Amino acid sequence: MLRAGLIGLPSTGKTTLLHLLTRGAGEAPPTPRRQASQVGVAQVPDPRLDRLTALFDPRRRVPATVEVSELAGHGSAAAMLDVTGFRNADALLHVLRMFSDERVPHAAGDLDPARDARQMEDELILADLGVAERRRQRIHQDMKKSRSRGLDDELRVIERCRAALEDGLPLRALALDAADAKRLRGFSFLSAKPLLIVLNLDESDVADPKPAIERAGLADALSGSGIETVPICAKIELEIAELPPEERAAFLGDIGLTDPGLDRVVRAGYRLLGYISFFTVGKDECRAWSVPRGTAAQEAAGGIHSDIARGFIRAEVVHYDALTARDGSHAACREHGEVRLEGKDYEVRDGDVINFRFAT
Ligand SMILES: Nc1nc2c(ncn2[C@@H]2O[C@H](COP(=O)(O)OP(=O)(O)O)[C@@H](O)[C@H]2O)c(=O)[nH]1
Ligand SMILES: [Mg+2]
Repeated sequence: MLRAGLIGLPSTGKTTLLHLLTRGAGEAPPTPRRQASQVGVAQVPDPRLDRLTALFDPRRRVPATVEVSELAGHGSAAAMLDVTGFRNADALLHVLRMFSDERVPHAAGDLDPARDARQMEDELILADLGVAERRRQRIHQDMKKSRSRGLDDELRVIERCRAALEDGLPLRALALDAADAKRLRGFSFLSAKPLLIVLNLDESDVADPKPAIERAGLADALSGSGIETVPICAKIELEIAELPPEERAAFLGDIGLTDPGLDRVVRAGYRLLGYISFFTVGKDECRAWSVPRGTAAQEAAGGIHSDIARGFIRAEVVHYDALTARDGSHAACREHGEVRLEGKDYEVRDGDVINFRFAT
């Protein structure tokens, strides 16, 4: 399951967004008390799963999910490092206040999204500098005991990170090769995490946020590598999401939107992370799974169950488009040569419907 951490100043709309993303998803796992955060689970909307469910009529329909956490209180970057939901987050969602509402006092005094964006970036960078510094000291200590290639490599990456951070650069801006990126993952650097900037706008700006972005002088803050942006109007969209389903589209249309906030935020998040979805279907359940683009079949199988990866024989793959064009009939797809048998290195594609064959 993907994990996302909500960050931002108080009263920017984090809790409102959390509700917007997670309402209707059923019971969230109970929040451990010692973790000063609020957690919800968002279901990834995917019309393809709905169609497959209609075709296969399974006992269960299981969408992909995203765990969303919000820190209690001010939610400083230093506090984030103490909370697993943030340290292990796949992405951070920075809710940036762009709405004006006199009834909601602004935590920093006045409306200045560019300042708030920079301030959050600085906080992440500062927290990471602390992590890098501690890590560097540890490596030096370890090196006194014994030197190894691994330690040398680690020190080199850490020094590079430290230099970037000291220049005020977030680590997501570093173009690291795959091996170094992997070394970095173990450190849970906050500024290395992909960042989705959620622009919480007035309803008059949400359909076309460009003028508001320009007025705020925000364009630079939104253009860095590893950053995606999504415009929302959290308060009104939450009100709309609570209306009967058949009324929602019209109200969304009134503020110039065609898709619900959940869909837009999830799509932006998948774009940011380069995630794709594949499906498993059957009488028992129809289910959507999310994996990074480029994931091999055996690895994808491992996300379902380690036994399936271990005993992997073949992946029986048919694309969603082909399967639905034949009303869900694998037999008809087979007849037309649309079902392929793929090996463990096959790169899973978005929309693949996969039956993993494995030995137990
Ligand atoms: N006008 C307006 N108010 C909002 C919007 N989003 C949130 N709020 C209000 O701002 C206040 C703080 O929201 P909340 O989600 O609790 O912010 P948090 O402190 O970041 O978790 C609440 O009164 C919300 O109703 C918005 O898009 N427009
Ligand atoms: Mg809150």
